[in-house]
Amino acid sequence: MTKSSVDLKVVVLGDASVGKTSVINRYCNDHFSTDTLATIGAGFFTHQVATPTGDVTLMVWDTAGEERFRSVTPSLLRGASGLVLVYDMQNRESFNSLYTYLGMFLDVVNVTMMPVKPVLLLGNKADLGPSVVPANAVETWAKDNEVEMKFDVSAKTGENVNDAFMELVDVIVRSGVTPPAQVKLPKINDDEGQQKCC
Ligand code: G3D
Ligand code: MG
Repeated sequence: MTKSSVDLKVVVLGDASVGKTSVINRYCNDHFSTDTLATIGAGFFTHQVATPTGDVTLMVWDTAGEERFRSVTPSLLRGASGLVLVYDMQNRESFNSLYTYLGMFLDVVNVTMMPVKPVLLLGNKADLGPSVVPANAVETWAKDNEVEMKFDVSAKTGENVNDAFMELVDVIVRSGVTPPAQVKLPKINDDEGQQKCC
C-alpha cells in the first residue's frame, strides 16, 4: 500500500464493557482477546484503508465508558470525522445510553454538510444469541436520529466488523468534507494496527 495522504479520526463511544476495545482490536489487528483490560482514559489504534480515491490512515480512538471519564470526551471528539456507537446486544441499558453519546458528538462535530451522517451504530456480541433490544426499537432509534449505518457485529467472531468500518470510511471519504472533519496528525510510524495511549 502506498503512503497514505489522508488521516481520518473516528471516535468509538459506548458504555463500559460493551466491547469497544474488542471491536477496535478486531478491526485493526484482526484479533480477539478474552482478557481485555479496562480502558483508562483514551488511546488510538491506526488502520490503513485503501479507498477508490486513495489511501487513508484511519485513527480509531478508543475511550473509557465510565462516567468519570466523560468530561474529557468533548476534547477527544475535536477533529473527528466520524463516530462509532457501540452497545451490547445483551444489555438494554447500553442501548439506552446511545443518545447521550450521539449528542456529545453532534455538539462538537458539524455534520450538516454531509449527505450521510458519519455515524456507525454497532450492536456488539452478536455471537451470544438474539438481542435483548427489539429490532424495531433499533430501527426507530436509527430513523429518529438519522443514523443510516447500523450493523450487528461480534468482536469475538469478527462478524460484520470490517464491513461496518468500510461503510463508515466510504461515507466519510465520499462526503469530500475537508477540515475540521479531516485532521492531519503527525505520523508516528507506518505500522498497521498500532496502539497509542494517552
Ligand atoms: P469496553 O472496551 O467497551 O469496555 P471490552 O469492552 O472490549 O473490554 O470488552 C468487555 C468484555 O466483553 C470482555 O470480557 C470481552 O471479552 C467481552 N466481549 C467483547 N466483545 C465481545 C463479543 O463480540 N462477544 C463476546 N461473547 N464477548 C465480547 P471480560 O470477560 O474480559 O469482561
Ligand atoms: Mg475498553
